[in-house]
Amino acid sequence: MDCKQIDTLKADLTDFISSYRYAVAEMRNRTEILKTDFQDVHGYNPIEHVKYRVKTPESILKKAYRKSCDFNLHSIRDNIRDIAGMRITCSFLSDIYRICEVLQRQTDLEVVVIKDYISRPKPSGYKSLHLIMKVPVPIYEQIQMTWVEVQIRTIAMDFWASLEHKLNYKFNYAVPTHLQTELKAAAETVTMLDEKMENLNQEIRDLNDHVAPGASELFLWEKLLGN
Ligand code: 0O2
Repeated sequence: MDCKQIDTLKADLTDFISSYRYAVAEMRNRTEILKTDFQDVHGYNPIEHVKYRVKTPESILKKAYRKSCDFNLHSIRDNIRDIAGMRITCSFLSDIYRICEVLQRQTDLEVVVIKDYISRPKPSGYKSLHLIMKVPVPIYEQIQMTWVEVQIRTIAMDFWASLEHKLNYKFNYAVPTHLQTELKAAAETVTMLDEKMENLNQEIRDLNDHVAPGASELFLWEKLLGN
C-alpha cells in the first residue's frame, strides 16, 4: 500500500469511527443508569469511575499492522474489536463480577467473549476482566451492532496497569529486566491488597446484617427528624 492509499484509508477511517463514538455514547448512558439503579436497589454504587475512548485512525492502523489484518474497513471492522473502549474501575473484586453479570443480563447487548485476566493474569502481571461486546447503534435508520471492549478492574489493578503502560511507553516496550521483576512483585501486592479489601468489606457487610432489625431505619428516621 502506497502513501496516497494510506492517506485515503485514514480519511475513510475518520468517518468510519463515528459509529464507535455512538457506541461509546450508548454505553455511557447505560452506565449512568446502572450506577443510579444500583444505588437505589442495593444502597451502594459499585462503580468508582469510568473512562471512555475511541482509538484514533493512527492507532487503529498500528493495531491492524500488529495483528496482520488487511488494510480495508471491512477487515478492520471484523478484526479490531477495541476501537471503542470503556474502562470501569471499582473498589472490590466482587464488584467486577457483579457488573459483568449485569451487562450479560442486558438482552440487547451481546457479550461475545469474556477474557478473565484476573483468574489468569498475563505474564507481565496484568489483571483485568475484559468483555468483548456488541452494542446496538442506530445508524441510517438501522441498528448496527458495534464492537466495544469493556475493561473492568479494581482501583489497585488500574494503578498497576497505568504505571506498567507508562513504563512500556517510556522504554518502547523493552522494559529493563529488573523493572519487570519489580512490576511482577507489585502485581502480587495488588492481588494481596484486593483480597484483603474484599474480606474486610465482607466482614463489614456481615456486621451490618447483624445489627438489630430495624435499627438502621430507626437511625435514619432520627436523622431525618433531626434528633
Ligand atoms: P490501548 O492503548 O489500551 O488501546 P485480541 O484483540 O484479543 O487479538 P488484544 O487487543 O491485544 O488482542 O487483546 P488484549 O490482550 O485483551 O488487550 C486489549 C487491551 O487490554 C490493550 O489494548 C490494553 O488496553 C489492555 N492490556 C492488555 N494487556 C496489557 C498489559 O499487559 N498491560 C497493560 N497496561 N494493558 C494491557 P491496546 O490496544 O494494546 O492498547
